[in-house]
Amino acid sequence: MANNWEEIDTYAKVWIKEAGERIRASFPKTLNVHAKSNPNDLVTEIDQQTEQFFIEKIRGNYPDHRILGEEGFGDNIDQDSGVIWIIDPIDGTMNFVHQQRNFAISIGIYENGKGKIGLIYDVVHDELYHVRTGNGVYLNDRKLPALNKAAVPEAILALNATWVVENKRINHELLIPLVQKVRGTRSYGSAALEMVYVATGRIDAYISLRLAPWDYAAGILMVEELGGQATTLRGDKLDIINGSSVFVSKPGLHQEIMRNYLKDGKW
Ligand code: 2AM
Ligand code: CA
Repeated sequence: MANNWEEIDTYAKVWIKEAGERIRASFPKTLNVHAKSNPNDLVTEIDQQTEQFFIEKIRGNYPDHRILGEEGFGDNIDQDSGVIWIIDPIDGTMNFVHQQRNFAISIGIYENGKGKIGLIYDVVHDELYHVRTGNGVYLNDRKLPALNKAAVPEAILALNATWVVENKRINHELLIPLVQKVRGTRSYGSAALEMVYVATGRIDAYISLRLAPWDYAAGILMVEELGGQATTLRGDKLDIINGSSVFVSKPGLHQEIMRNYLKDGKW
């Protein structure tokens, strides 16, 4: 049976709002925080409960859809056939724990590897960013305009300071000239929000050397829908099953940075 995308879209919006309401209701409670792989990799019971909330809703309504979730309650997925919901229940968990702000729920829905719906919910500001590919990007009820071209000297670049000191993923010296030439740098600590900030034009580009599909599955659909570009730092297509580096940018700026600062990916 063909998928009813209108209906899936309606449900996804209702569920993400309800999940956000539950997260807001959790603020007065004491959090149980655990470190996952290392002391900076945090998870709370709210991350886990939120992912389980979505899984219950999706399984109840769409038993043939599959789920790729950060907290691991979904399916084991190694190929992109069928409908896949890619869920980060809380993107920016460190911010959630330390600040109770600057985090978002991120959901990308793909069919046979093609992006259909993206939702990023800034829970604290009650701002829902939404794309149905081919139908535009909305911030709540407001349609966002297409992105303008940008150039390096006028650009604000979001990136984490980790990548401009010695690290395992990139020769950090490669990024120093770029950091020196842009108008300014920012770091928000939530990849989903950083991509939404590119989509709204609040910043011009975002770089990370290590992200997982649930961090970018929704955001890249919004940036691309508005004429921006999203690739790995080497310029390759992003994979929704395996994570990678990510370079998201306004039109024009992507080519300029690839060519003049990232040596067209040949580093
Ligand atoms: P998270 O909060 O969902 O873990 C912080 O700069 C951004 O990078 C956040 O979006 C964070 O997502 C993500 N991030 C942090 N550690 C990561 C890891 N080990 N792999 C992939 N993404 C990570
Ligand atoms: Ca997360």
